[in-house]
Amino acid sequence: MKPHVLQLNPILIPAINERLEALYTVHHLYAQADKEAYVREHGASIEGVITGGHTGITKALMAQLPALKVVAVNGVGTDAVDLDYARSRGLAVTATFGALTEDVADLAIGLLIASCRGIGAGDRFVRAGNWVRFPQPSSIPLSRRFSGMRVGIVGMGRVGRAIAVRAAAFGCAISYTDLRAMDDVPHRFVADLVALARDSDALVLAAAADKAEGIVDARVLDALGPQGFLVNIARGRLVNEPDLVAAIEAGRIAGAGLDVFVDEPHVPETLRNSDRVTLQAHRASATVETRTAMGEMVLASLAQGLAGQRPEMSLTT
Ligand code: 8YV
Repeated sequence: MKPHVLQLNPILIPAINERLEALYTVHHLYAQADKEAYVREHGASIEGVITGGHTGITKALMAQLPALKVVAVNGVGTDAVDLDYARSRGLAVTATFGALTEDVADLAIGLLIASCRGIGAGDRFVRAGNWVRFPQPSSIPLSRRFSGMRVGIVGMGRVGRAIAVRAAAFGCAISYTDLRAMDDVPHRFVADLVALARDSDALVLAAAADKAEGIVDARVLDALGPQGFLVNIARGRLVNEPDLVAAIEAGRIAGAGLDVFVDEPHVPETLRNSDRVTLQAHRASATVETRTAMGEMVLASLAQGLAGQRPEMSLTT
């Protein structure tokens, strides 16, 4: 009999789905109208869970799955999983470490260039036919150069480091903050986030959200200042979103490039209406290449966990 796996989020790579369906009885919870009833009916048989980084899994849901052995997160963020509870039950919680680093770093740089060069606003200007109506060069304000910017990176893990490599290639001076200075990072460590923001033209968030909720607040944004840009490809809740909305509204920062939000898929209206903000719909890892590599890791973690082995990518066992 095939092991039963509960899938909380869809996987968008058909070849990965084919292999999942061949190996397991896959329960697509995300497609069920009455999810609670579905879990009541099938929960006892579930041995594995697949979820997304942003979705995670609640303690309450894990508690309804008595046969659970492994939670395979199709992402690197495990902030939406109660890891202490998983540890207390001996459950393996795995993530796709290393699979999405390059694409997330690429999008961070893309969002920063898009924000400071006004790529989204320029695109909308041309599309709306405004270039023909307002052909004079002064119709669009001059933008801000990215090359050579002082870039402050918040969180020097895999993604933060990959962003640093890219920014360095653009001649950017890089500083960073994290829980501690890192011996193997050749950039300037600044312990205090407000000080880092004050010394940066752009602040790029690449930190885990577990212990860093709301760290980017009005104080940090004011330190970044009216010439400064914020980029977030990590988690929305690293930022105090009402403070960010107020700072954008009042021009207290120059702009922002945002892939993640506090209450996805809801994005505050001010951010949606501002030409100084470039938006994405949590897409940093959404390439065929990365999602294929992530899917392979999910398959490997499930296979190991369901065979009673410690999954290589386990954080909890
Ligand atoms: C993914 C993420 O969009 O890695 C993470 O933690 O949030 C994203 O890369 C998500 O996990 C896809 O399911």
